[in-house]
Amino acid sequence: MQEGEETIAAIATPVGQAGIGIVRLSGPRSLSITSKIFRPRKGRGPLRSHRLYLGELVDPATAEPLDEVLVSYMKAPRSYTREDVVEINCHSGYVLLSKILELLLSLGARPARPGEFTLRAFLNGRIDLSQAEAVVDLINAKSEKGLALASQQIRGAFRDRIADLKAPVLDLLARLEAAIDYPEEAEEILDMDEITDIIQRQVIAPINVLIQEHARRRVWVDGVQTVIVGRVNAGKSSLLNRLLNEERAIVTPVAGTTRDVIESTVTLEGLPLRLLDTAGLRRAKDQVEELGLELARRKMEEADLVLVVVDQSRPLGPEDRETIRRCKGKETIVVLNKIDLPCGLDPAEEGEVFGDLCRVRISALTGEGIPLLARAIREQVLGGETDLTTSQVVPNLRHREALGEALRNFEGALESLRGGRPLEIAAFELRAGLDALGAIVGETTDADLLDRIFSRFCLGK
Ligand SMILES: Nc1nc2c(ncn2[C@@H]2O[C@H](COP(=O)(O)OP(=O)(O)OP(=O)(O)O)[C@@H](O)[C@H]2O)c(=O)[nH]1
Ligand SMILES: [Mg+2]
Repeated sequence: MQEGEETIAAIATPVGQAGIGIVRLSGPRSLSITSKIFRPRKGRGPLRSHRLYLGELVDPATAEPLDEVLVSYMKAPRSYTREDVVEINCHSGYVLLSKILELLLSLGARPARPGEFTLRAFLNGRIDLSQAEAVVDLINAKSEKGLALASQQIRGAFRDRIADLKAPVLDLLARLEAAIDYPEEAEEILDMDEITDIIQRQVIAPINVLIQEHARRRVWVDGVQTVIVGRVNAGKSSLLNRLLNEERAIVTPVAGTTRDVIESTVTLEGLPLRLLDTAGLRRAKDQVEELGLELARRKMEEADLVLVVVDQSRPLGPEDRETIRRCKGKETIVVLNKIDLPCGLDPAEEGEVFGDLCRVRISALTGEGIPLLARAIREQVLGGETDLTTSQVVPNLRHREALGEALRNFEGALESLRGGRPLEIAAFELRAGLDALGAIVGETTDADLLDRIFSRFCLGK
């Protein structure tokens, strides 16, 4: 493969001042390029694989030493990409790292694209596509649980599950094809009840379980999108700050303080939340506020969870009622705020407006009730389920779509068989289902898809 023959290089650590930085090379010329600028302190001759060498980097043009570094060489195929890989550990700092990268490029390496090291690992068959995707998840993980899931996926948990799903289908397909080739013996080869039972129990049911597990991904890997809404001055920004334990948003007694959406991430009771504070609801006074309100409404529609903040020291207003109406069909918690002040709500009205929505009483000012709110959020999101650590794989959206496609084909095959249609049809549908499953681990994928997946990576990975 042409592309694989090029040697690529990139700065693999975040740019900024830090103790160490790493520049990484992959490809057949990694070692020869490195030898042109690296002088090991001890020993001569070529570097040995999987050893760490202390020495100096020297600019060949000026013979000036650049930095004292540690160099490691991982000979193909025992490396991240299955190609020859060299990692140069140097001091960090943008100028130094760029200078080293520049030298490597001038000696014949080419700059790596984002995710290209991992792409090569995939193209060279070291990892499957679900493992490559998990690398991004690992880097971006928002909770310990998300980290554990990503790490299981990197180790191949998803690939194994897909293999388990494919095995019975491959077996059935072989039998169907035998029956197609030898129609007179078809009855003997195929027991219809047994076959439909296998498809139902060993293929369709487990796929359905995986699809359901996709919903949990949003919780553990992406974080729960939690939107704080309510009337102006209800204390939304105060609640955000309280949950974050920092003064993230401006709080003032002026109604309409927040005009834009303010986003932050926090972990509450082990649950990763993406908190969004929004502009307070009222009749907009100018265009900026109108846009802010529009944005707030949109975020509310996309939310996994809505926290409606109500100032319980005042009677309910039309804005409170409207907010509640908009929450219909959404996971909602009513946060009755300012309980440090006397209650101004009419109990009958309260019951009528909030119905059976979960209500939590807090004071964003004093912090009272915040632990109760945290627990209510966890319960609302996890719906009573407490142990979610059993699942090893949690499909992402791309996997979810492929699983749906596989499911449709397998269900189609089941119907064809039950309806006594020609066996060729069921065989065709089973094969299409297998292809859809194969796409998850990258057995059947096109260049566009790979581009989309790997463009999410950072440079040097
Ligand atoms: N007594 C009391 N005052 C509070 C409480 N929470 C917020 N406040 C006060 O209420 C006022 C408005 O608070 P914010 O947090 O800015 O309210 P908001 O909902 O973000 O307001 P907008 O952004 O204007 O929509 C401020 O003066 C806060 O100090 C509370 O629990 N008790
Ligand atoms: Mg605010």
